[in-house]
Amino acid sequence: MTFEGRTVIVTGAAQGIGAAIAGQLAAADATVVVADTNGPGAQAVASRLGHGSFGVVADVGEPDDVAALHAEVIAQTGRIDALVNNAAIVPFTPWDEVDFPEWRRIMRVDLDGVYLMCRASSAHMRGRGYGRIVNVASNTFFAGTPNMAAYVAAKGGVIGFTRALATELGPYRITVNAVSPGLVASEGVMASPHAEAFDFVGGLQALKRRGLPADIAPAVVFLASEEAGWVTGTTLNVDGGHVRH
Ligand code: NAD
Ligand code: 4PL
Repeated sequence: MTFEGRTVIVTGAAQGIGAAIAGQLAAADATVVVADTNGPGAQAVASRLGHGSFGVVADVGEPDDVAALHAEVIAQTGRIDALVNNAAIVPFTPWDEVDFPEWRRIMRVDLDGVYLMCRASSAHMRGRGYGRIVNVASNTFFAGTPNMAAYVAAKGGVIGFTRALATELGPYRITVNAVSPGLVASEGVMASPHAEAFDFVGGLQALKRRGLPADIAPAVVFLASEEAGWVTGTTLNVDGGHVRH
């Protein structure tokens, strides 16, 4: 499996699961576009990757940023082979404390951002008759995890959108799939109340150790590869056997 000569955009790749995905794609010789609101973090990750990888500051929920990101990728590499929608806000708030502006803030990034990025990247992929889109969802959609209701709803939206977009883009030989991670020790999780859930969640997992960002990346890399060309519209759960669906 090689990504030599291929350009892959990974959103939210300045840290956590996105940085692990970027690292494993670059290890397979991809040129990775590290897109993140955290510009210095994106540059730092990209500088370690090689193969002409570079960082771009972009908010995936902002249409102008998404347009500028795509213009820069086309200007620098002339192609978009795969898109990994990994950027998200991961809140921890009881559902009745989420007011409407907070609900919208989460939806804007976690669901609208996926729509905007898919729309822009697929326009280039359609012209070439090749493309791979991998959306990072969450096993919280299957588990109904508390304190994340807007997030769980957004991730359910991502899984639904993945199925519909697979149908719409199949005629252009573009595949659209999702990966649904369970709890893993990303920088974001470790700096939040989610970090206190490892013992409880570990007890539910078939595999008892703590999940890491590097445990999620291989599933994403597979679905982003040329070899995964007969897989589309599906959601691959990667969570140490926490939920079984
Ligand atoms: P993280 O918080 O460690 O990193 C998220 C990255 O996304 C950060 O670099 C942040 O700057 C960036 N980002 C946030 N908003 C953005 C925006 N609007 N535009 C561009 N970049 C933005 O997160 P993580 O834990 O690595 O999660 C990555 C993905 O995995 C998310 O989609 C998350 O929902 C999903 N996920 C995480 C877990 C987990 O336990 N860590 C479990 C299931 C799913
Ligand atoms: C099981 O997606 O899947 C906490 C935080 N616990 O973001 C997640 C579980 C979190 C998860 C997630």
